[in-house]
Amino acid sequence: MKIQRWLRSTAVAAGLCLAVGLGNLPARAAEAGPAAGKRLIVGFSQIGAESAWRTAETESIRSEAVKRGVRLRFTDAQQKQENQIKAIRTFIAQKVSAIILAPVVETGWEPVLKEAKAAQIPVILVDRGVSVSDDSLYVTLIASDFVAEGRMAAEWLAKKLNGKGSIVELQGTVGSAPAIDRKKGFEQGLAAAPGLKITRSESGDFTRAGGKQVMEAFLKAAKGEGAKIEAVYAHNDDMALGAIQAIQEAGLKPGSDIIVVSIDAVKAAFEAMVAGTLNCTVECSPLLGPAAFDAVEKAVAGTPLPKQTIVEDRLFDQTTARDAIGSRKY
Ligand code: GZL
Repeated sequence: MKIQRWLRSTAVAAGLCLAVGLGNLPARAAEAGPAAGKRLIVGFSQIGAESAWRTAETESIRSEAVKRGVRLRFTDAQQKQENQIKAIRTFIAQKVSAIILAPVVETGWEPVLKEAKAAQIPVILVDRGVSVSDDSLYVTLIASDFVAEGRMAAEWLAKKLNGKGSIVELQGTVGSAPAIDRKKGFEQGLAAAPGLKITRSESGDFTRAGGKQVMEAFLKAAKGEGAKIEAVYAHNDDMALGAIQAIQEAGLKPGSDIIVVSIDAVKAAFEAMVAGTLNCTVECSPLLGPAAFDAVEKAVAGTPLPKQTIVEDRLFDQTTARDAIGSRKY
């Protein structure tokens, strides 16, 4: 009888130690897959989930990591740079193979990028650039040409308005590369049409709610001054869709009383163009996963990469939206 009791108590004690032991293993070793030594571990610092475009970009990166058997450590910064910097420091401490960064704003990255370089961890920038004195702090930037996007939007609008009219502008996140460059490109495009004027310009932070709120204020101010708004230029579709709602709530017809032009070409923008409330959107592809992981694999292998890879963009309007909507991938 005593033997059985001893055996039982020993077995229980052994079981407990085993459980405690496993519980104490560092997260990485506990998660490590069968061929842990061989699998790439990549840290991805994503800005947030502020727009449909951003969600599509996250999906593209996540699904490509799965496809390539890469272990992805994903962080959402809720649009705060300090959270991205913290995430990068964590990735460095975890000794990841590479870091993918979508930088929320252009400045303030030198210190943490220097730490990544010192740790010999390659940093691949996707979708937005950074302003640094030493561009060896990142391996490559994979993004659209935002100045070209702004210029395309302006040239289309100049034709639509026959070169004359007042425009209000919904800017993206203050200090972000797309907001800075889409404004620059749009102003370059307007230079050819002196009859077109940007009468008001505020940031809606790339969100639908932000676009609606700013457009409501613009409409109220214009009404108070007895001024007309002929068009709204939004730095992304989500803000344009918010502005469309504000225009409708003000009893006006978006797409005809007020022309609406934006950038991104997400699915909801095509639906709005087919419905006649949005007039034009310039594509800015978020499907950056394949190019990002090609760059990661090359960087890890030490293969030289171009400093920038420009993603080609096209313009869509109500004459092309219906035919294109069925084949859109985001
Ligand atoms: C562009 C990207 C922008 C999109 C917005 O590369 O950074 O951020 O245009 C998104 O929709 O929020």
